Amino acid sequence: MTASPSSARPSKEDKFSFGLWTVGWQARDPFGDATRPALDPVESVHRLAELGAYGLTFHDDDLIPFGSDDAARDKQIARFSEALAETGLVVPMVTTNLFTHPVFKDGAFTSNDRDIRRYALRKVMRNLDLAAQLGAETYVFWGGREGAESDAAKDIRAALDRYREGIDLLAQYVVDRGYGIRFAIEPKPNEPRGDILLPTVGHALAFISELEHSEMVGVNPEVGHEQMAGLNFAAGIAQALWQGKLFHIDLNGQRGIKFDQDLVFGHGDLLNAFFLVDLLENGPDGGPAYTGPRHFDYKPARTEDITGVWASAAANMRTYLLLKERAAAFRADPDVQAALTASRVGELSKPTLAEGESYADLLADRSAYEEFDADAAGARGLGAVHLTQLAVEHLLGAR
Ligand code: GLT
Ligand code: MN
Ligand code: MN
Repeated sequence: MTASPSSARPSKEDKFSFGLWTVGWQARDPFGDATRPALDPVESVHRLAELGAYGLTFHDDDLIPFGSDDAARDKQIARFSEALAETGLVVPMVTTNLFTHPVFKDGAFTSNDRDIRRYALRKVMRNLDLAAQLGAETYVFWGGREGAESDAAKDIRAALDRYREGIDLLAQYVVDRGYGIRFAIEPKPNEPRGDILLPTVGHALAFISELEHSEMVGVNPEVGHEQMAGLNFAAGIAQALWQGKLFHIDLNGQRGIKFDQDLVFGHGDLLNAFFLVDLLENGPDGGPAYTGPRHFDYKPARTEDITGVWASAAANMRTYLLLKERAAAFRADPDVQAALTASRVGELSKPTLAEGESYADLLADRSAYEEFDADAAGARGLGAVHLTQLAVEHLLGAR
């Protein structure tokens, strides 16, 4: 049976969101000038709402140009809020630009300069007030400049102390103000710094466990960032879920270990994207394992004009919905169910010791060791290739 073309269309229930900096990227890169004109955030609100998105996110400076006076700031917030009210779009997440201005060239919370660290904290606190005002539930920390090119010029242990001090202080500020906001740290291995602190999901999770308010801090992993480190994104997300720390997610595409490509979701490792959507949408109890925003953090290719910008925004959402359909078909296929059983995938959910069994009982169980036929068990095939091929066939619409 061949799958028929899908009529899947995004709607607000799908919880798709975009950063203002994504569709608004003018495509300036280290080698070339902008290829597109600036986009008014109000226009982005209207276009994304028409395309079926539910949310918009931003850095302070995406909405209010750096250095704006209070009157210009208030005016821009009012225009933006009006567009949100007209379209019903929400702001689920807000973040801070702590990387563009030269003041942050050696980091923000971890700059060697103490006065710069103090300035960075004030910049975040001011924007946290705006995030709360707009009803954001998540505040992202992407520390792109928190790192170094030189092993001599950065004391990493002191930098981690300062990173923790910064996040602890900001968490306390949120608690004291009664803002219903949680923090999500976004890892990235490198770019723009040669090496960035908290380079992967694993590093970020370990750091979070050292925080004073660790319960209100999770991760915001980005597909491409983990893949830049050669890691399996879906597997990293599974661990974040397992630890109850998947507070937000940045979906995009990346083709291997190279510069951060920020391609459209699925336009990189499509098979891993399939397993990611399957993981997010088909949780252990049948419902989704993650209910937060499906946030696209991509860059419309530099080759595209404004028509291509909106086509690429739509492509992210459509690809997600297609993968969701394909994952549901995969799960519903009796051949897949049989292959899962043959591979003993479900058996892994069964605890290794029986209820009430102790290690003494295990020691007394001759069938577990003395009589266990390790050679026979070692000869059993897993059937993983067959199972993966079934996934590929569903992905290709061949089943
Ligand atoms: C920047 C970065 C993204 C982060 C954004 C949040 S900004 O564009 O490349 O991955 O998610 O600060
Ligand atoms: Mn990226
Ligand atoms: Mn991101």
